[in-house]
Amino acid sequence: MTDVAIALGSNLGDSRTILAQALTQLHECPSITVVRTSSLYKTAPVGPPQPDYLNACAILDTHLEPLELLHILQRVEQSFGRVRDKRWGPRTLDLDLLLFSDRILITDELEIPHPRMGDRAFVLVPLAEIAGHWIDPVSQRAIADLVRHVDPDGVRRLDDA
Ligand code: A4P
Ligand code: MG
Repeated sequence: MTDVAIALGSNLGDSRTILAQALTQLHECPSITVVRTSSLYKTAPVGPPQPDYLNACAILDTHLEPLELLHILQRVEQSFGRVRDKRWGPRTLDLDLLLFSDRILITDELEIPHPRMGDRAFVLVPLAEIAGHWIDPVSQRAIADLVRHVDPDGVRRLDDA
């Protein structure tokens, strides 16, 4: 089994329900176990003006190869009516593959670790909650260390929001 970290985001529709149902769908896949999930965070949008997001991260265990897992994540996105139009635009559900054990992979279709992960508080804050000791294989730094270098303003744990 391989440990994988994913990010979940939604800013259209009933985001709280969408994120919960997305995790249920993933857990119901025979090849995937959802091992841990972070709290939900309400986050200010990065990119063009749009509604706030709900973001979270999860750790999965899987036998799948990275591309097979990406395709399952994309199927789950589509089941929530995700339409890909504007880059960084609003979406019912975005599932990004962040880390796949300690693997580094760069192809046209998939880049692991996720290339923008290290700049984004809306990813690193929830990820640090559940995977602070995980070492990013590119920077060789722990997530708990990377999160100290991003501005956490605009990322509020939902219970505190
Ligand atoms: N792709 C390559 N690597 C990966 C990976 N590690 N995980 C490819 C997932 N996909 C990966 O993604 C475009 C293509 O990236 C895919 O076809 C896949 O082959 P997409 O999900 O169709 O498009 P996108 O999400 O609009 O683009 P992108 O660049 O992935 O956007 P981001 O970086 O995900 O940013 N603000 C807040 N507060 N919270 C958010 O969650 N999200 C975004 C989207 C912008 N602003 C945000 C948030
Ligand atoms: Mg995406």
